[in-house]
Amino acid sequence: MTDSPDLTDLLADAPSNWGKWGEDDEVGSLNYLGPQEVLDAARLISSGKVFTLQRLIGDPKGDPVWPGRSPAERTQILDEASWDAEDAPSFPGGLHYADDKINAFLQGSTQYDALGHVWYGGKIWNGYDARTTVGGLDKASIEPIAERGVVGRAVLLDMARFRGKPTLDSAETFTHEDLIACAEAQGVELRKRDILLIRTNYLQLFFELGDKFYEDFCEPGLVYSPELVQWFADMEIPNLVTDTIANEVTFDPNNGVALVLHNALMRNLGITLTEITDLEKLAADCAEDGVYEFFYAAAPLKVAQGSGSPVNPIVIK
Ligand code: UVW
Repeated sequence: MTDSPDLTDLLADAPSNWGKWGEDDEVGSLNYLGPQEVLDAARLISSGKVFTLQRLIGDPKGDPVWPGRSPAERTQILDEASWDAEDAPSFPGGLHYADDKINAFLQGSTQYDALGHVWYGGKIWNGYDARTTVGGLDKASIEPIAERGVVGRAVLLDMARFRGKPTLDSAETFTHEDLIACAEAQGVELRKRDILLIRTNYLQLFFELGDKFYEDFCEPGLVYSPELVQWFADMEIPNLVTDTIANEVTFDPNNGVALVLHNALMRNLGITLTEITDLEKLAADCAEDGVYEFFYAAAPLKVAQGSGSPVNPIVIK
């Protein structure tokens, strides 16, 4: 949209955590998750139920990805047929094995974004020059997040159930006040430093609609307002996890700008974003037992200079 405001103007007065954890910081609001938060989260484990939140890479039904990205391609390199060939490798004892490889966008499946993944105005998280991204992220890559890991108390906010729908609609929005109302309806307290998991079940439409899913692409999600950004800052939210491709309404209905919250929350506040999770089994369980708070742990892969990485987060109730 040509008459949309520039992010530099739109977010001119927005809160920032740059410098808060030192001029060398690369993990941002994950600094809020220390040993106390880990211990508090561990105390929530009571039933021993385990949920993994990653979607399948190479799903036969297709992999939902951001427009312009392609799903991972897995190639079989060795299998039992390979060992029939004349020039097949030979190992003492008759060892055979299967090998394969993938060619994948690091943001093409359930993933953590590095804090340097998006920017505007020539600066990434903590004020690093955006030129540090050229040829690979020298600053705020996925490496320090992967090194640290993410562990804390998480709360599921089931916006689809709260709104009484199987999935949220394209371009449907919600605010921090809706998150608070959802938590109240679910009977769970939102606390400072919570990892927020938001369910829309929108990607169900990817599997139902096929290519039509990408027509007029605009995912549902949180919508920017100065008050929302201030709420995330005041709540010291370390990590926002959703089941959509990009964690927020794709184009802000109020100004047309793309991915405003990637910038207001991730670039400016250092909140890590986790995308394309599968929250269905967890959400069904929460609806059944009424427990919407739990222990959460995730560690993206240690990809040198990566701007993101696949991940399989684990929830334990
Ligand atoms: C973009 O930043 C474009 O997408 P995502 O955060 O979903 O990887």
